[in-house]
Amino acid sequence: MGVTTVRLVLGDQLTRGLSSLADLRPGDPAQVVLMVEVQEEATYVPHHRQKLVFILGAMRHFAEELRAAGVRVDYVRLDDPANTGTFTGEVARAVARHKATRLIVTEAGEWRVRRLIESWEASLGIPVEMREDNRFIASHARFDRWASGRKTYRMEFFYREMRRETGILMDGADPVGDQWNLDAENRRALPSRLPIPARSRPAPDVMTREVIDLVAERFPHGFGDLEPFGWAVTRDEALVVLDDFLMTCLPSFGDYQDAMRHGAPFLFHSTISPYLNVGLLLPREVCDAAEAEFRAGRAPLNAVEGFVRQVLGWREYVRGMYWHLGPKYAASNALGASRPLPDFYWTAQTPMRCLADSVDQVRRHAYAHHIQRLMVTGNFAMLAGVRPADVEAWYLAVFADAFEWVELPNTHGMATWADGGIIASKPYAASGAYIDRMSDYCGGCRYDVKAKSGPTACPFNYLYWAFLIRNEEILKGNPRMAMPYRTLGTWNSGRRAAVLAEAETFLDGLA
Ligand code: DLZ
Ligand code: SF4
Repeated sequence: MGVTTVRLVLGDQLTRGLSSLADLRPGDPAQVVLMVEVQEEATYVPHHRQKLVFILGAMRHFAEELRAAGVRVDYVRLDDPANTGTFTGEVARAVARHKATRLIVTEAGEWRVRRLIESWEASLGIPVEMREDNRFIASHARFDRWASGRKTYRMEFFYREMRRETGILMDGADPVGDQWNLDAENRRALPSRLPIPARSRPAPDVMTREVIDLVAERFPHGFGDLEPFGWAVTRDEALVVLDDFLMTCLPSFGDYQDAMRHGAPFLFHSTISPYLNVGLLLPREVCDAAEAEFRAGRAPLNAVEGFVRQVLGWREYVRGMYWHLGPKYAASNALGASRPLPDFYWTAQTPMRCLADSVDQVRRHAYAHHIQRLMVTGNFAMLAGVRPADVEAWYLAVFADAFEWVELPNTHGMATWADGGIIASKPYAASGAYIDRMSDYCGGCRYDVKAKSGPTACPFNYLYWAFLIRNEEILKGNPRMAMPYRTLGTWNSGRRAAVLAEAETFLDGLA
């Protein structure tokens, strides 16, 4: 009997050059690519229904593409009556079905699934080869070389090394424009009349329609609108979205990267993170494409550097940190946050217009841009003292691009400071004034962003000061928090108590 090799491709590994497919010979009947749709993955958090359609749709299209290239693909659908519903069950069935003598898989994107894979050699009784995920610019070894022995892990220094090493936006040994980071030029408020470009959003084909029907039937009460569904599910479609971004949005992306406008979910953002995170696009190619726009004089440096910083800097950094810090990272709760996640994160039913708009948009599109995630939904959760695990499960569920390697450092570290400062040197806490400066939300809000207390005051205002008072012992010594604590130092105890009481009353009212 010959050797049959089964190569398992996970739902976020949809790349032809994937390490587990590297030595695959199309046309060889002893080589089987296995892809499985499993209930376990569809339910480990209550995913947005568009996220389910996106991943299963992209998996089915990728399987077709492999078949068209002559690869033998064994594809198990979610509604196959024999489907056991788990990766472990489906791999075991496939090994038996093909009398496999060897399993190859590219490492998973999170500890939970990595541990499953590590258990298979013993349970299946055949060799299991786990290969490194070659779709990141920095390998584990490369990142660990940077991170090991460091006291602080600031993205900026890692980012500079990546720029030097890849040559992206470099003129010889120097950064283009003699500046590494143009973040200060990424914070313009959006002029109210500035038109926002219409976006290219692919229409679902017959195969994706089938998945929409499947998800509608299986998850009738799941979170999130199913339609309109406008995510790309193939590499070709994702490339069209990328081109559209480069041509119509990139030139203004830098200026308005942090801006928000009511009813405008995409603004000048690329919306390609889901495609990068499931492998339809690769980080190096999108950075190169953006740099080419700068070199051709079609996009300014603050836009292109801002984009490259997100992909080559931040994305690689959080991925490196996720694996470097290990599975215990998620357990910390530096600020002792203990409230449950308010219901309006699912219903959008709140008079706070910034939050209602952000959540409503997430429900409609499985998408929010980084400032909505950080400074609206994240900031509120931190100020309100919501349990980190609740916040993280929400972020992991509702965004089309969310996988734990990227979600956890962003939420646990950046947005809620639950890690006590490993990722972010200070909590990104802000009162209503920040949201007012960066958006048009406050004008139409029932609350008054200028009022600090009283029934019409913007809740972000008293929640912000109550947050600083509650966490004074932990945060006061942080040099980046010196300014607000100087202000707080001028408050008498009566004023402090009043703010704490107002915040408590508001938060108790949410439960
Ligand atoms: C997120 C997801 C979902 C919803 N469904 C599947 C699936 O049915 N089959 C699959 O292979 N992958 C799926 N995924 C992606 C996996 O959850 C992802 O590969 C792991 O989270 C990475 O560790
Ligand atoms: Fe949000 Fe406060 Fe502005 Fe209302 S007033 S939109 S709650 S920041």
